[in-house]
Amino acid sequence: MNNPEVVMIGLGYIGLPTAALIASKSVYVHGVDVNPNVVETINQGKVHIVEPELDYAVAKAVEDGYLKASETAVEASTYIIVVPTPFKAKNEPDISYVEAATRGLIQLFKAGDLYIIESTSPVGTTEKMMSLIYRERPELKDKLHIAYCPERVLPGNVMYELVHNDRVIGGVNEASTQKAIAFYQKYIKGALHPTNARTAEMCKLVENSSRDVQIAFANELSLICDKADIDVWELITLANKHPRVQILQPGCGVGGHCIAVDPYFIVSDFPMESKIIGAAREINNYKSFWCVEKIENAKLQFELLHKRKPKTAIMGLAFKPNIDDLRESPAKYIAQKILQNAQNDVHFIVEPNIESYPSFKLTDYKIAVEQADIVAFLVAHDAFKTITLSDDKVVLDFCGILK
Ligand code: SAJ
Repeated sequence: MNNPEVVMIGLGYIGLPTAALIASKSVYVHGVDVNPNVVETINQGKVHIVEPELDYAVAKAVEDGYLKASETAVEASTYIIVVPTPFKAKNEPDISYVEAATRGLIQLFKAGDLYIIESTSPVGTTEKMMSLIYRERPELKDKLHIAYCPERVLPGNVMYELVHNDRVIGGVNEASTQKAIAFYQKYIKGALHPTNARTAEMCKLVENSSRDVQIAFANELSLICDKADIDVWELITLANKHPRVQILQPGCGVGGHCIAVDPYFIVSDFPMESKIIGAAREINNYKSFWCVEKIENAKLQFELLHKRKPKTAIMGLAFKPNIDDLRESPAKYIAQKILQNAQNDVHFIVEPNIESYPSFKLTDYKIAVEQADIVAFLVAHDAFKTITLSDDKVVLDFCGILK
């Protein structure tokens, strides 16, 4: 492989598709990952991630010689950081991976290089990394281009959205913003919106917080309607007939690795100001706890009425409909809680999008529904939409599948 033009640090859900996209334009990309299995898999032209069209894109990029993976970085002219930013205790963001990735590049930088962070990061991270770099390499001060450019792709549609979504690009100065825009222009058809690094960092956090707040509103309505004996699904459909109202759907909580996580990046840095954002997190977390209580109550009532323990079907484990991703899934949390509280009663755990899971014995959804006394729908999977339920079943519909 020729000298790479781009070094991509982090070959996960975003880094690998982005690396494959850049390589598809006949640009040499050197991908770096700390996991040797990931490196080996990619160098064989295979992928470790389930994402439509990614396997083909990576296979082609590797076969054509434009993408190569390694555990260490090499010299290039553009460096992109796409590593995770997890949490420490108390929901505080942990930028140590971004910092470690940056430290690994410091000795490779030369004047004129472009350094971009794409990882979801607390406000001020890009400036912090700039200070770190210039502390170690003072002779490069103001000679690098440094920018933050978040992605906003939807899992399951990454290869399309990477190219077609608009992007927000914020440099630490105007020259950096322009250099980063010129870079992304080669690969992205969506509009590229210039701003500064802090605004770009906040923009990513705000997008996901906004959705979290809107879902919390729907979830709060579902709690109110339950007490008021009103069908929340009908209510929302009717309210949405207003030309300027667009309420989202309640569910059994909010999951995934973005919306349930990113708002904490704001709350932990601005605890006094971010009241609605913090409350939304609490409401959406509480909704899962409330679903557990509802299922437990239904079980108790059944036992009192029928003088025997019910069989309960828990329908869905994924964090949203029609996917096999269980990360941060409220449905998985609910299933775990129900099983923890269970004595000897029978539970059927159902997830039609996965074949097996270590901590659950999965049951086919048709068998579960036929044999259960209580059927609790947690995730609105398409597979559940054709189910017919006999009148003797106790049905708890937390995701509006029956509406
Ligand atoms: N949910 C509801 N009610 C709704 C919509 C969603 O309860 O009306 C729940 C889902 O069931 C799920 C959670 O919200 O548990 C999140 O699902 P999602 O489809 O809203 O979002 P993600 O996590 O798959 O992807 C989000 C997207 N962000 C926004 O829509 C603002 C995506 O564009 C981001 O790129 C991604 O987060 C990310 O990586 O940040």
